[in-house]
Amino acid sequence: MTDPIPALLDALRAALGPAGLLTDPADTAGYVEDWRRLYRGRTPAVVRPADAAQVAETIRLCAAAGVPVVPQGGNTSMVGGATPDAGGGQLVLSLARLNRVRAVDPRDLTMTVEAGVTLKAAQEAAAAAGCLLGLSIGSEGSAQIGGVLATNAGGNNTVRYGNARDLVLGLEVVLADGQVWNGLRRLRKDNTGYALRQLFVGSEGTLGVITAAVLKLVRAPKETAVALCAVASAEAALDLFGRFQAHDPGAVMAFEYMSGTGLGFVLKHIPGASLPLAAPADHYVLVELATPRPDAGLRAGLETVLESALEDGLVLDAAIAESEAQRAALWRLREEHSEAQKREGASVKNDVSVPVSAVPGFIAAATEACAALMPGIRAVPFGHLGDGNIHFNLEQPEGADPAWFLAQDHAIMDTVNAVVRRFDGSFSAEHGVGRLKPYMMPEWRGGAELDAMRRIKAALDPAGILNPGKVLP
Ligand code: 2HG
Ligand code: ZN
Repeated sequence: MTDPIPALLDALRAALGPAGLLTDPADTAGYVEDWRRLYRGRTPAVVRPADAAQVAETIRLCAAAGVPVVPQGGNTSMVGGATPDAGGGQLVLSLARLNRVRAVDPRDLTMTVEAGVTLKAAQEAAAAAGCLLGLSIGSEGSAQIGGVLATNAGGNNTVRYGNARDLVLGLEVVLADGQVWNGLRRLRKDNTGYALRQLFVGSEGTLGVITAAVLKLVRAPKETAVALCAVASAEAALDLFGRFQAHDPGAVMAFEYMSGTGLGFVLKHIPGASLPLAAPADHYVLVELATPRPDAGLRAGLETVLESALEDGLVLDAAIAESEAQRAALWRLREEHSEAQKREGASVKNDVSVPVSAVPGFIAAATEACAALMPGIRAVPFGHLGDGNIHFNLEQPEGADPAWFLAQDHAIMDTVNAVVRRFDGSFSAEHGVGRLKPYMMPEWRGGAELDAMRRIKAALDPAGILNPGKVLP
């Protein structure tokens, strides 16, 4: 059989023009390796269509040639979901040139954006219209809407607005045969058969390629209050969360937990980072309150809750942001966790969730289980306590060989997952399955659930050209 790729690349070049195709390895290098550097693949080309019609043409040509495509947005996957394999037979389909904000409507509280718009650019466009796009993730400067939706990203505001899928009213999707489904409806009620858009959200590019979306907005906050608290324990952190929820239901915008170990790595590795508290602690909380109501007295409420929690010994110390710069500095202590952990050495990530009430028990049990597995291993639990999603990351023992540590990733993940199971949790809360975790699917989602997923995949992508090797084992 002749190699279909040279003729395919000629056809793509003719269809998309010279700007639509990168083939020089120097140009494609940034597209074949994931952010965590867990996977380095090979590709004959990165296809860069300019609009949905060109995406459809790309898919038609690839389908006809039987050549698979790996859709890619900002390439910020934590599970290798957007990188090609090492075989050199998969094209990367970059959505980056579909970067137009098509509309922002403050009356309908919706925005229509193309897949390649970064989350940050979408947030800014919403803000310029007096609105808020209620999704915030550490990688928002690079992550693109298409990838954010394809992976059903979560992040810091899930406690308030849900995950990416809760923000989607409509989608435009290119199907595996090159048809374009225009489902860019802006309706709050539309009860007309299967909710197709929810099938594509979270499918990680295995069922179709998202090219644009209609997203829900809310009114922009008028007042925001942020505090970093040293707390007595993870139980105290949970208790504090309950107090904020009880004091002003609906005001909590983010409620993030950090361990002393993780914050210690940030202070050690991130230039300019400093702790605005009298002394380091073993447990911290970052809380953000926000409201679109004018004169809501948010700051006073924050102080009331913190004062009583200080009296009761839940909170040991707290710093309240007095300016936008201070707010950003507090958030930086949280958002630089991934980068700081990377600089400290090799780490194994466990993006897991448990019921919110089970978070403290889970952290204690998982820490114990990992210590029993590997002496000197350093647990770095942090994340979205308000929605039960903890990044139970493990850092290599000090002085250990990083390659030796990473080679044991399955043993480490399986140890954590065994604890997750005891607490009725999930092995992937917000990062998805990608190519790191398909092996976990039979155990966690086997039987009727995985069977139904396989049948959906076979129905929508019978030739298996969309992001092969991801999600399904
Ligand atoms: C976050 O919450 C991201 O910062 C990344 O989901 C978490 O690095 C991680 O494990
Ligand atoms: Zn996270």
